[in-house]
Amino acid sequence: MEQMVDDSLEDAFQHRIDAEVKIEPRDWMPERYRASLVRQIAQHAHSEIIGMQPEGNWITRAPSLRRKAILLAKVQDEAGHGLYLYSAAETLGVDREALVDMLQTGRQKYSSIFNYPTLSWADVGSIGWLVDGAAITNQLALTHTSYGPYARAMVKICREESFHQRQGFELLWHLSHGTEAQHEMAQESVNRWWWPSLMMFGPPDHSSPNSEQSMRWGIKRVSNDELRRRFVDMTVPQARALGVLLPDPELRWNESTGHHDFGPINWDEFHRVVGGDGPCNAERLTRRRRAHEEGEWVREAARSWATRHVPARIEAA
Ligand code: BYC
Repeated sequence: MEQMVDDSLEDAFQHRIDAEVKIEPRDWMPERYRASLVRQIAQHAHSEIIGMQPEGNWITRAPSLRRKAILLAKVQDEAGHGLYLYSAAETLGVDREALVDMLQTGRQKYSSIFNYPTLSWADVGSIGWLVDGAAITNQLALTHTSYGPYARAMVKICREESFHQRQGFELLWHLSHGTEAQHEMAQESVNRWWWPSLMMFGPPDHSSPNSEQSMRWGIKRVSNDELRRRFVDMTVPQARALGVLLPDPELRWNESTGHHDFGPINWDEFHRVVGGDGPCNAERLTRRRRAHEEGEWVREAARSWATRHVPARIEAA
């Protein structure tokens, strides 16, 4: 009997998804839909927060006050994105502290891209241009995801990411059109970030375990390979405008498909980095744990303020 009720609820749920009706926090949803969303949104939130580290590394060494102000604002935006996303995850009944603990104990992932080091100032440009460019390509599709709070968070995030991408492009353009040494710095940085950026979209469709179900539930709207293809098609003409080369001898326009062909991605490297063995995995987590411990007094103060003031405000309202 219970099974029949669940089946009919699940049918009604799937009808709503197929009819493009957004699912909201108080709506009935299959437990696996909820768990899959928590997994993806938490991973996304963790990526925003860990993603502050590689760029934050250059705040004290930005070459001018203007560049420093821009970079500070960008890194602060990433913290804001993390907050929207943790809030979206909380609407699914999970506790933010529990999610942070999952990140810090390595039980939840964050994007592979943030396990690579930022070795030169040009890396700030490459992250903006390539990493934020890849993020927007994915996140534009996610503005149509089936879960309302996630879709709405994505709209604001995409607007800000679009500004981030342009600042990265502008930074690299100036380097690329500067002195010979600056041009070389831009090219060397693009050489290092290109392939990891392509890996951000996840494994190829045929070996992506979550894709099929996530597409059926409208969590994912576009497949990993299709997003990667869109990113390559968008980025090739931008590289030409920047005057940098993309480090792939097999990259060329294919008249018959109307898209660019590109060379093979090193999936062994991807799995190694996701599995914890990338160049900066240990450093990123150590730093995150330390920041969390050092921020305890702020959380404590916020909690005690809330205990004293929030109930009174709610009563007064
Ligand atoms: N890195 O079945 P699949 C940003 C995992 S931050 C690590 O295809 P799915 C920014 C995947 O989780 C942008 N792990 O998975 C911030 C799964 O493992 P589990 C971050 C990856 O979920 C600061 C397994 O591989 N954006 O914008 O269907 C500065 C199999 O994959 C990765 C998001 O997080 C990866 N790259 O699709 C600048 C977007 N790829 O969980 C910029 C939201 C795959 O089963 N997330 N895995 O143990 C998504 O759209 C999807 O989760 C993915 C993967 C497309 C990433």
